[in-house]
Amino acid sequence: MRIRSVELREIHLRLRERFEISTGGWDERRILLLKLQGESGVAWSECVAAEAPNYSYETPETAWHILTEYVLPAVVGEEFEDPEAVLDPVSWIRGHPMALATLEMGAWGLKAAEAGVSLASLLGGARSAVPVGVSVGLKGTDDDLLRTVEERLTEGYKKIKLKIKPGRDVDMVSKVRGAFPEASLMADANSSYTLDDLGVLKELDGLDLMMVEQPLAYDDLRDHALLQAELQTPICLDESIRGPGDARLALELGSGRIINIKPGRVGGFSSSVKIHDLCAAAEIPVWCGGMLEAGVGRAYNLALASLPNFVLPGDISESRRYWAEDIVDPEFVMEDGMMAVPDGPGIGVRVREDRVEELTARQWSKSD
Ligand code: OSB
Ligand code: MG
Repeated sequence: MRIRSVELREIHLRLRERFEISTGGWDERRILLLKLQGESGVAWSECVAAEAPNYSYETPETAWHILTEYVLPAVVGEEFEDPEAVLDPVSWIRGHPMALATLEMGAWGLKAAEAGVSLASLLGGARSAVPVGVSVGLKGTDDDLLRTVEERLTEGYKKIKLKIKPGRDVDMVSKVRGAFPEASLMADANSSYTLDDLGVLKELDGLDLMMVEQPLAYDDLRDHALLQAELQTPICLDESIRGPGDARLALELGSGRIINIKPGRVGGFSSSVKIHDLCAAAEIPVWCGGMLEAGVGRAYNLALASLPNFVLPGDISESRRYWAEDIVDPEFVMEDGMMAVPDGPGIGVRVREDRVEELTARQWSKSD
């Protein structure tokens, strides 16, 4: 495959409702979209960097800088054996996985488009639909949270993830558990506790949660291992798994029993598949996380989630849970808690280029 030209855009897209986690919140997304033009096909991809460095150090600003200054100029006009090789010219770059993943995933999308096959089948996906869940942000009041959870359960989501933080944890989660005794519930702390909070974390342990996600520091594996030994509830690692190396170490240390794979966080699909395979061999289930993606990113997440060891429902919700109007056609919908994996060629959904044009705040391009 050869990349003839690249186009990077930043679009601004308002969330239907504010989304809040322990380290900050979102009312609007600033999303970078990349369009790769190959010899015989086109592919769009999406950068998942958050607006502020409250999830990782990357932001749309750092990703724009890394992509336009270093990554994209190094690949325009070049020929690549396979999608994995597209990052070879920039293997000297340290960090910045979300910026790099934007190109790497786009290369997978382009290969699928040019071969006339679906991204899921190119990856080795095993299912035509996957179970999905929803991540519910912190709310101002418990009543508001209970209302939202009820609505999401009625819609059919197979897993409800509650965002927690110190002071909004045991009482709040107990109320939700009390109101919905049978619901598949989990909690995500986004690194807001330390081992000094063992008492609180042990109380959460009694609430029949499927898992507790990333309770401790974003760069820690050791304390998570100590904590896991104290809890019945499986720990799910998110922030602290930056690639296959971290996954291997986490499995060795026993830092958790479940891994949330977000392809942007780990530098792309090649790395995601390696983590998937490592976990499958160790009988550690994985699921696909989300970063409040628009429709392009969601298409990639669904393709990844069709791999066999993605056995738990992902944070892959319907378009309307995020946006008044998505940027792809058709929008993503759910039926009985399942979402169909696009099976058309490439990413399997059409990018609404007219709408993207209207939403564009800045644009950069280069051709050979
Ligand atoms: O920790 O999983 C997280 C969104 C932004 C940053 C971090 C996280 C999240 C989510 C949202 O939980 C999942 C989604 O995209 O629906
Ligand atoms: Mg998380």
